[in-house]
Amino acid sequence: MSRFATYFLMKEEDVGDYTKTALKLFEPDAVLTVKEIGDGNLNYVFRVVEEATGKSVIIKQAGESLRISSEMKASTDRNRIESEILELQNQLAPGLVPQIYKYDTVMCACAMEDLSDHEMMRTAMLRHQIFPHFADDITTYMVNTLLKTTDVVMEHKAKKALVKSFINPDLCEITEELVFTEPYNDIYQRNLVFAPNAEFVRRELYEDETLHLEIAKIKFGFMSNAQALIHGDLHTGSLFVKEDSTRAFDPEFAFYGPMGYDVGNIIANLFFAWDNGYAYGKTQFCDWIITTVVEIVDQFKEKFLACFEECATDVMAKTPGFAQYYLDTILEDTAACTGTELIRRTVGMAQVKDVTTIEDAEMRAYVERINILCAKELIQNRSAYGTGADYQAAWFCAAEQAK
Ligand code: SR1
Ligand code: MG
Repeated sequence: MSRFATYFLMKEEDVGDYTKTALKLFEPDAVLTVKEIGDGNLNYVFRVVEEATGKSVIIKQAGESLRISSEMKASTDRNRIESEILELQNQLAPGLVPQIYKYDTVMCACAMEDLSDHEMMRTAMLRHQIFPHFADDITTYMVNTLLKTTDVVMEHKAKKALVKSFINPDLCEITEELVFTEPYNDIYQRNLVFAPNAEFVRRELYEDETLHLEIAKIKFGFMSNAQALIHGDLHTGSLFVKEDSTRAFDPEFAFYGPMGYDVGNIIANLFFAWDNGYAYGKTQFCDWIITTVVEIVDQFKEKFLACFEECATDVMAKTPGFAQYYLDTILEDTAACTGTELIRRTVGMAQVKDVTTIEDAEMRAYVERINILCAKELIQNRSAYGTGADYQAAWFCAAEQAK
């Protein structure tokens, strides 16, 4: 019996044999080199290369406990969810996700396209690199993967079958806690608050009950609105980029939830890149970030309405006025979820290098206050955020207030 017939967590020395004998992606006599390259919070990622031919593949395996903390567990079924979603998204948004070659529900591992000619977007953001096509690519990805998995477009029983197949309780629980609960009360005492802002965080987040009520509403919207098959963790560490290409990967947090969660995550993570650019005096880069945020909101709206017009199948959804109404609810969720992501990455346990690597403590404290003040405005007045220009104005207003 193959030693890969029962699950175990692989090490570099296991993965070559696994790729050849279990997945049959190389000839049995192929000479392979394997390197573990993962730097995410959850999984193990191996790059497998056959030097003789230059052929390479990525093997990603889910462990039973998470990399970020051995005490945190999450179902290894997340690897199946990720693989199946990438296959589906490859049809909905071709060229904007990595290709899945095979996945294995025993070892909870998948083999996917090696995108080593791309770079993780967060790493590129830390070098203040500009990607002129990004707004166009990411809005095409979001409109196609989101709107086309809703009841507006899909046959309703087929959509419900996807809801069932992509039920993702463990990973959703992580989001419900880390994004929608702990940043406001630190109930598990695992928040990471930057010491110079401790008093500010206590006042603005822990003691603001008006804010808590709005977060409770947004949390229950996230848990109850099975609107679209969302990526669920669409930050710049879930994107590979190069000059003329963008690929969204790592959709293991995917489930049927509100579309605005994905759009808001993208916007917030661009603001984190601005934080870093500002701290290091990169004016051109910061200008590009703001322009990109504006373009993302405005292009998302435009492409969404065009796609709705072209693809809607539900007879009542085609009622004049419904498309705009539906979009307005998504924009409201987008503002809310931009806010919740800004807050949770600033004070919660899963932070972002864009902010944590800022060496000047005063500068870091300042940009963290911008994140929190802008977030609160977006959350509390979320129905007023309908254009890219609205986000630009909110960001610079918070930058003034945070001084
Ligand atoms: C315990 S996992 C922490 C975070 O990493 C993932 O990328 C998600 O963003 C999650 O919230
Ligand atoms: Mg991830």
